[in-house]
Amino acid sequence: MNRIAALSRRRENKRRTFALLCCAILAAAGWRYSTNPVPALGGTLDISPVVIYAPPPAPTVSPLASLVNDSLFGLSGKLRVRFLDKSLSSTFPHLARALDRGPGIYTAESDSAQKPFAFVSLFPFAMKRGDKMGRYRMGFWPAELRLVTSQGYENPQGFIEVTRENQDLFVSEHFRLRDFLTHDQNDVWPKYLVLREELLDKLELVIADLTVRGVPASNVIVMSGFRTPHHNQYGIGEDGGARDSRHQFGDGADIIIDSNRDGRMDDLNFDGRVNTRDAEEILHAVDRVERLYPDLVGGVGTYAAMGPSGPFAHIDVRGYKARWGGSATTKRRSASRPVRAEVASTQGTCRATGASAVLCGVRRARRD
Ligand SMILES: [Ca+2]
Ligand SMILES: [Ca+2]
Ligand SMILES: [Zn+2]
Repeated sequence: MNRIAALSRRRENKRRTFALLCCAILAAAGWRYSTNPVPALGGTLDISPVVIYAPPPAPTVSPLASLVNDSLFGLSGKLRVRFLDKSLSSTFPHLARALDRGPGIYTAESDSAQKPFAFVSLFPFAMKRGDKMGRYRMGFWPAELRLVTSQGYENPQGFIEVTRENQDLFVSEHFRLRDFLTHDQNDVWPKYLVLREELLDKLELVIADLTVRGVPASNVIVMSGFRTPHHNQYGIGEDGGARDSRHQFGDGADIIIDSNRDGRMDDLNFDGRVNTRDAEEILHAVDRVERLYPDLVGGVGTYAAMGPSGPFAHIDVRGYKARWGGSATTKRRSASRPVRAEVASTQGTCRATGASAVLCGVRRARRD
């Protein structure tokens, strides 16, 4: 008798548990379907109430966004950065001090309508210890080694710290931070970079000038942008440079235009060949840009091919006009009155050794 009673009690318990379970499932399903429409087809039934009732994430607007206006986009309208050699709070005193955490990159992305923009607070030059910034070997700038009187050859104000993570930052419409890095010390991060906004502005204006003339110029490859004095001294081939090279000051770049993306300079003058005449198309574009924007005056050099990328052009914003170059006609024109700084760069005690010693020779030295 007891066994029968116990058996029916157990059955009763099981039934009750089953009923409770059914109620719970029905309640959950009912609640779920009353708060959220059923997806028509496919999809997963996510019944996490946390997700359903989460308020939409508030749009994150950087407090820096309010500082970005048209004047910051440069003469080309295409700059995406401003480099600041003082702290952000001293440049923009009304900015919250909390935001100014010292040297670094402060992005000012506001919304989809406005273009992304960044303020880059530079690491002061004084932070360099010996020939290094951190683990990155930079060498010594001319003014660290000897008295430099020429304008524009003083030590740079400071450095941009480039990490693996921030190297893709757009500095202007067509260029990223990494385009201007010295090609050396592959495994050393962060690296440090000197770069001037005026160079970016000039490169963008050259692209715009060629584009309106029907020359596809959107894909500019910077063969060599910034060169540390260390690399400038010992680099050879396309990457080596003159002792006082503008590349050390972040305002010079060797470029090819490769809009058909075959890794080689394009036929910019459409004559069916790729030679220094194509580099001269870049020179002509720079001439036109400098006439319109005298503040961006500087040097242009045209070079015959030294490697697989073909002929190339050097552009800088040294502050006065300088021209040198490949073809006989250009050479005759520029040889008449050499610019003082170029002469200085090929005389005196040459420091280059080994294969790069040829760079010190007056005849074969690069003057960029
Ligand atoms: Ca090409
Ligand atoms: Ca051509
Ligand atoms: Zn150059």
